[in-house]
Amino acid sequence: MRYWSLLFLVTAALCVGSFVYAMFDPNWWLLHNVSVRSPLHFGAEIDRLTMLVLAITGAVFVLTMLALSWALWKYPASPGRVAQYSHGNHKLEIVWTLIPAVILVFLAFYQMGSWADIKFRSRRPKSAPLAQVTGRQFNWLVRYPGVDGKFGTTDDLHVINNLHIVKDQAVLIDLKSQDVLHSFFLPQIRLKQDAVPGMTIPVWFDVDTPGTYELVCAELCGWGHYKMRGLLTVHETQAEFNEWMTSALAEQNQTQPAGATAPDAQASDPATTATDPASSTVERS
Ligand SMILES: [Cu+2]
Repeated sequence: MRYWSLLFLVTAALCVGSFVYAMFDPNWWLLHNVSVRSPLHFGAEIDRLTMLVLAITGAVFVLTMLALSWALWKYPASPGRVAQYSHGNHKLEIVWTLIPAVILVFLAFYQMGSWADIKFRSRRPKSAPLAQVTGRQFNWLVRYPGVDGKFGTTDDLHVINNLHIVKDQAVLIDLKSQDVLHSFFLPQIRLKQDAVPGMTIPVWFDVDTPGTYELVCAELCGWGHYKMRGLLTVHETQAEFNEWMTSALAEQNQTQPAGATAPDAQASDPATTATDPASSTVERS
């Protein structure tokens, strides 16, 4: 029954073929990357590393499947043939341990610079945080410091599931969690960071194309995890951003009784003054 080997070969060929096809069909491949041309362009860096790992694992997959199919073809079951049991081959074991170890060590060192740029706190932008983003079951609370530049004062702007930034600017945000682990995920910027209760984690990124992108939670955080979908709006200019900020503040103040203080994101629910934009359409191109 040596023809079984062909089944393995054809299946592997279909897998490789679908991968190659996917790279030329945007509907099959990664979402369009919008952190490519800005000064930080971490998105491009992550895609480059992903492709490198994919190339290495893909080459290993092809070689392994060729060897497997060859062995199945060459040594089929036949009457009178007895299997030989071996207790291992030290040379072979050393080789197949050393090769993956060398590849892993290479990848560990090769990506260190990118990891440092994206995650080391010493590399974060020197500017003040643009906003605080707090994950909680089950939405993202976003707080802007308002004109005084300070969080926790009465002029803060509170919005839900709605983060606004300006294109080509290195944005710094303070990421928090109010209850359990969440994960702040911007797929089109290739950014993912856990939000951990009790910690304030700085996150920085930039976007080169104005538009509206998805902000989702990538950590199964409870029954309503699927509802943690927000929008990242990237404005073309600072003036456009300021215009949005002014109108959002006006809308917030309109719904507050005279003399009321801004609600604290940690203690109460600012959802009453904010609209959830996640139901609108998201640009995916
Ligand atoms: Cu979540």
